[in-house]
Amino acid sequence: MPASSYSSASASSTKSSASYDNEPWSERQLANYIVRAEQPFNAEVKLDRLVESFVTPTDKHFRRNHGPIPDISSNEWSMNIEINCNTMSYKKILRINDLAQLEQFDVVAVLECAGNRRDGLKAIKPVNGVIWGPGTASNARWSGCRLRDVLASAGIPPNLCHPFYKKPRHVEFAAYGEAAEDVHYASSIPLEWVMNPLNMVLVATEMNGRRLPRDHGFPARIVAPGIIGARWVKWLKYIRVQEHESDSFYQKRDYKILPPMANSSNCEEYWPRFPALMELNIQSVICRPAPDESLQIGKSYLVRGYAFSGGGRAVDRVEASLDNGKTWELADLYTINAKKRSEQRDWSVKSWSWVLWSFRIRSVPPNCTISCRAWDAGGNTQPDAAVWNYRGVMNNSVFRVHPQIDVPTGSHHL
Ligand SMILES: Nc1nc2c(c(=O)[nH]1)N[C@H]1C(S)=C(S)[C@@H](COP(=O)(O)O)O[C@H]1N2
Ligand SMILES: [Mo]
Repeated sequence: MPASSYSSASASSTKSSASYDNEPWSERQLANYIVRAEQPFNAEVKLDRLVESFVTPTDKHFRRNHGPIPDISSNEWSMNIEINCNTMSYKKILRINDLAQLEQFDVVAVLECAGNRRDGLKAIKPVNGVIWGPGTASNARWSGCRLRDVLASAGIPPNLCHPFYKKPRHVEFAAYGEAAEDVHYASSIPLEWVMNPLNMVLVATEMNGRRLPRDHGFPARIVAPGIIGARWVKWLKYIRVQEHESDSFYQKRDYKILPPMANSSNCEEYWPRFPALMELNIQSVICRPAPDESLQIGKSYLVRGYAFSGGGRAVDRVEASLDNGKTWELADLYTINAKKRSEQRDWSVKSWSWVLWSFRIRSVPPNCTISCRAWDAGGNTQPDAAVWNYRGVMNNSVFRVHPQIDVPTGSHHL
């Protein structure tokens, strides 16, 4: 869709200066998306598309933005690496070639917006934020260098995170471009998490084997497997090691689970008291049947969906129910190592990819509710009912679908 079909007067951004004249419309396969907002561009993926491939192709990856997409030339791009701790303070400039010289890694990892499934919380009570269905999750392949190596190459001592319990430190990321709620988009994660090589926090320059598209952070973005999407900062401008978490709106106010009495008039009072979200929670969603799909009574049907958890915790099972949760059966799991039975898995391995799962209904009944819930290696599962919070984040209640059931014409079944 050409940018000219949108009137700039309809900009939903709170900043009137933000310009949406140079958005990468030709790189957006709109047929795969439900567009929730045009300015900034916010689009989730249609559910049936999400389970078509194990690794999410770029044209079926959701897009979540708080401002216009910057147009950066990789030759001109540079990023500051800064350290700002009481014992040490300096700055180093890195360019794209500096990153290319470091050892390259790749990881297939879930990226989920903390606002995924916000629609389920809005159904309880109004919430603040873009209304999303379950289509803001993905499992792409990301490549680049490890953030710990980038910090080391800039001279940051690898033992700076010891002892973390006495003096926690944080790594803040800030972005080029404008953001609606702050001077720029920024966020942070604990240094201790970044320094653990098993956590695979990357400064990514590629997605699915090609250079990052503009929508996804060209020329470089943070990839933080197991952690909410809000920390995966795009269009990196600086990375700073400091003694406190980011002061950004997106760290200190947005992306928190506030208690149920918090609302638009009193949230200021609650923001400082609760943590910035980090690790994803356990999640599973039914993608087929999709919302517009109907099932045939008496026929067999393969229910399909995705499941994952946060912090590297592996999904150990997905359960499905056809009687609204009275009884459950095990779904088949397709893991990153293909279809594997649980007894063949080493649960100590950190897990960043989603699992796709399927569940066979032998004979579709005249009326049914299909439910699913996942469990992770930490013993976590999904709550039966959604718990409302003002920002509408982290909704992971048991996922239910009431598909439309078609009765073949001429049938006396009912
Ligand atoms: N610079 C910048 N980085 C950002 C954002 C943003 O608006 N600006 N959105 C964040 C949020 S909330 C999410 S969920 C992910 C979405 O990444 P994607 O658009 O590549 O899917 O990017 C994160 N990084
Ligand atoms: Mo997000």
